[in-house]
Amino acid sequence: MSPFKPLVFSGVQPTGNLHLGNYLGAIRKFVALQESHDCIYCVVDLHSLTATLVHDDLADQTRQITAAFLAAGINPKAHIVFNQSRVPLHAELAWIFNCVARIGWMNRMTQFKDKAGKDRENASLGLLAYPSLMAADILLYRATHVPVGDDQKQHLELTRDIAAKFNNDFSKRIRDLGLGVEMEMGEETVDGFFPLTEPLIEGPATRVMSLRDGTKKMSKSDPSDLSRINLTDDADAISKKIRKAKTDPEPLPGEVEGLALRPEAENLVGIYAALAETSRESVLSEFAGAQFSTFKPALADLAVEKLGPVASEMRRIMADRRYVDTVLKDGGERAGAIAETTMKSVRRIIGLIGD
Ligand code: AQP
Repeated sequence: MSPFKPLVFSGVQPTGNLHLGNYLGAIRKFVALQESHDCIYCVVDLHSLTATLVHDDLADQTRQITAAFLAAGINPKAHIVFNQSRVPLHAELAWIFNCVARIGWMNRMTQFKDKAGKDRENASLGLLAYPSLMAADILLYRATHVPVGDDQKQHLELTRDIAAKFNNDFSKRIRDLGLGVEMEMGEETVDGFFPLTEPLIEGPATRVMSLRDGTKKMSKSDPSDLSRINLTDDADAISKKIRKAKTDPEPLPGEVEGLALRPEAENLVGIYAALAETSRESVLSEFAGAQFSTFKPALADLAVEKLGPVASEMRRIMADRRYVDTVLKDGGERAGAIAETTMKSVRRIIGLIGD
């Protein structure tokens, strides 16, 4: 049991159209966690600059992701919804974490390797330091739990490494200032300032794959629109994309083991299970022996039924730009107050003179 007050934090980058992977892997879980936890959900606009500095439509995309949060069912009054850049303390803590984290840790990040590609020397310094900013996003609120897709697992491990190193390097000052919380670290009990945050990566759709290639993650930046279902797609587009999804010629097996080495089949079964809020086993018991010509229309109907209301609610909310901006401003003020309390302590621990 963490000695810290349970708090959920997660973020989504405004880097393009939200897709089914973002929805099933992250946003839908954000909604469910509101019942049991205090939650802070952030549109991480500063992160979106790491890949492309100039976005013609950054502000629109930030509003669109906010609208998706609200349309999916996040309550911005009971919880907090805001955009990251509105609380500049994220950048201040990220700088401190840049000085805690080691370059070797960053160089090992698979997302950096994938996104930087072969021309690493030409990648932005921000892309390399991305996980430090992500650690700052989470630890600025001393969040204990972070719902994410499977692709973020390594970044969450790095967040724990940064928290542990900070706690360790400053343990005496944290204790002397009385700012620590007793935590178990191996055999020892130490006074730590930051929690060792737990990732929440569960369910049948923690890594939704591309509809065109079952070995690649469904992604906003895939050049092929047929590779993903966007949250804003209408019923015709959803049905067409599922109809055209790559599959193999075999019928569906009766057992999950039968999906091994069939990445496209495994992906579509996982998507069905997540949308129907059931297990892959139960989907296969219903569709055992079925051809894709039977399974795909059933999946398309289910996707339209589940995503249609979210898309229309998103459109309704997007039409009221003032409301969206008010949500972000109000959330930013409440997030900023929590962040300032953390940063005052961090500055004292480090020895930076402030108020
Ligand atoms: N394919 C996916 N399956 C399950 N979860 C996913 N997530 C992203 N893709 C999938 C989860 O969605 C949340 C928000 O992701 P993000 O926008 O912050 O960053 P990302 O992982 O870089 O998303 P994309 O769509 O792949 O964007 P690009 O193309 O810009 O790289 C996270 O919790 C993520 O795990």
